[in-house]
Amino acid sequence: MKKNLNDQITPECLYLNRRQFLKNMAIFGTGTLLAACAPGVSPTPEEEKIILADELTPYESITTYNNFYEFSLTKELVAKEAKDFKTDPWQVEIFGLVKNPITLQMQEILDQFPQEERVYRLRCVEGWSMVIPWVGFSFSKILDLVEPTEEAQFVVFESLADEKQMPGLTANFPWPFREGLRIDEAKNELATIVTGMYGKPLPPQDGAPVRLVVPWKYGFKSAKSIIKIELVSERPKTFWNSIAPREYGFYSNVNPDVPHPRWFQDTERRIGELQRRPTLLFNGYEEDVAYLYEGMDLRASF
Ligand SMILES: Nc1nc2c(c(=O)[nH]1)N[C@H]1C(S)=C(S)[C@@H](COP(=O)(O)O)O[C@H]1N2
Ligand SMILES: [Mo]
Repeated sequence: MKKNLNDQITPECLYLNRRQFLKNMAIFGTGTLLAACAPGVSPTPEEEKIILADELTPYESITTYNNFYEFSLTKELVAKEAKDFKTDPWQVEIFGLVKNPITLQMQEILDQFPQEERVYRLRCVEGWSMVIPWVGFSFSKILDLVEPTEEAQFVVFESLADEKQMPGLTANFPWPFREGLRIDEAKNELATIVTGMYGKPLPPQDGAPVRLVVPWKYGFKSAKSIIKIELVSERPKTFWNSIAPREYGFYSNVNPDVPHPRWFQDTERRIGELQRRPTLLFNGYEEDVAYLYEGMDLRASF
């Protein structure tokens, strides 16, 4: 598996003490951290406190603390409720404003697109975050295959809604779970189709067998257990935006300057850490995605 080295650490030069440094070397491989830091920078003890390293969140935490409302509204119960989720056979239909609509079997998704490891931060709008080593590939590879027409302006991702398997569907929400991206956002290399985690197939609670991951947006944009992908011309109705439009914008880019009525957005609790850490604009992926929002008022279009 190819490692996507650029995205594994925060953009600013990280200061790591020797122990952390060696620990991170094991995760990220040699060269990465050195390349990210200007030569000769010797951080002061003060910087040591404020610049924090991103360490991988343990597999155990990623698989026992989940938001997946189709199974349960209680994060700690999702894994149990999803234990017997049937993900084979599975197919994903890609249709709408495309030249080549196609239905891909899960095995074809695994065979036709080279899978690589991608370590990204995941920031939930509720104010917690993780660092997750996903396995997957850029969604743009699927767009290349289906060739959107010129009218295609947005992409809609739809999750499975199967009452027989998903007890959470009895909750009164506008099922199925649907999320959307503008087409240029969807083409960004960081918009990832995920099939695995920690080098293994995705467990049900994390969105098996195939999900989206949009690391610069709040976690709810990253739809799990996807069965349909539709290219459309108009901005689609999306799950959380239609439930509470004042709380959840269509864009939902991670932004410490746009407050939420119920949660702090300028800091976050990294699962496994005691102190809160600052939340970064676009979740730290500003260099990769800021061009998408040039000239936009990010407070108005939140
Ligand atoms: N279909 C579906 N996708 C979903 C959700 C959901 O409830 N249903 N929750 C979202 C939210 S709020 C978050 S934070 C992430 C959590 O992903 P994880 O459990 O793999 O960490 O999944 C997102 N995708
Ligand atoms: Mo979330």
